[in-house]
Amino acid sequence: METMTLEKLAENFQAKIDADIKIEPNDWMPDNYRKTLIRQISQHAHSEIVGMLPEGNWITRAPSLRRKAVLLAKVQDEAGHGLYLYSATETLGVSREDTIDDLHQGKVKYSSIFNYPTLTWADMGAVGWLVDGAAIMNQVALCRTSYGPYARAMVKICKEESFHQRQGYEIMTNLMNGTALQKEMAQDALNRFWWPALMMFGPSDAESKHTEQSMRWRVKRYTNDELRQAFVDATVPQAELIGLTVPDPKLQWNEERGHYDFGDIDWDEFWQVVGGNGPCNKERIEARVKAKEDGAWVREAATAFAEKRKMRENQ
Ligand code: BYC
Repeated sequence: METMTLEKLAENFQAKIDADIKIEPNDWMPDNYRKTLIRQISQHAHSEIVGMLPEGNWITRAPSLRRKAVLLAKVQDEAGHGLYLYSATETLGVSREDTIDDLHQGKVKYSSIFNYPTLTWADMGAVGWLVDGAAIMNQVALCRTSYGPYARAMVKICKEESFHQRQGYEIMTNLMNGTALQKEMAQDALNRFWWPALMMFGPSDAESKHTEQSMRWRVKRYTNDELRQAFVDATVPQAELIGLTVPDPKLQWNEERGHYDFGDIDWDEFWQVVGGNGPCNKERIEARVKAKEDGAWVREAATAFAEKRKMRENQ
């Protein structure tokens, strides 16, 4: 009897997904759908928060007041994205504290890209242009993901990512209109960030363990390789327009496919970085743990105030 009921529930659930009706927090959902969302949305939230670190590193060294204001706004936006996404995770029945503790204990993943260092000001251009550019490609699709709170968070996030991408491309464009040294800095930043940006889309479709099920549930609307290809197609002409060379000797427009062909991604490097052995993994987690410890007094003060107010209200 119970099996029948579960079957029926599962059937209704899939019918809703197939009809593009959003799943909301109080709706019945299969355990694995819930688990998949908790995994993906919390990884996404952690990426936004850890993603503040490589750019936060340059706020005090921005070359002008305008650049500083823009970068500051961008980094603050990332904090906001993290908060919307932690809230979306909470709607699935997990606590924010536990989710963050999992990150600090190294139990969960966040985007590989944030384990690379930002060595020069040009990296602020490359990160905005390429990393946020890749993020938009992935996240515009997620505005139509099947889980309501995640899809709605994505709409606002995408608007902000679009500003982030443009400010990055503007930095690159200015550098490419500058001195020989500035051009060299921009090219060097592209050389270092191009391949890690392609890796952001995740393993190839043949290697991706979650894609098939996530596509069936419409959590993902496109596969990793489809989005990676769309990113390459959109970004190569932008590089060419400002005189940058994409560091890939195999990159070539394929008339027949209507897409760029590109070289092989170093998947060993990707898995090393995802596994905790990238250039900055240790430093990133240490920075997050320290931020939590340093902020303990703020949380204590806030809670004390809330408790005092409650006592006063009860008097
Ligand atoms: N890095 O089966 P797959 C931003 C993991 S932040 C690390 O294809 P799925 C921004 C994957 O989790 C951008 N791990 O998985 C912020 C899985 O491991 P588990 C973040 C990766 O979920 C500040 C395993 O590899 N965006 O925009 O179907 C400044 C197998 O992969 C990565 C999001 O998080 C990676 N790159 O597809 C600027 C978007 N790729 O969990 C910008 C939301 C894969 O089984 N997430 N893995 O242990 C997604 O769209 C999907 O989760 C992914 C992966 C496409 C990333």
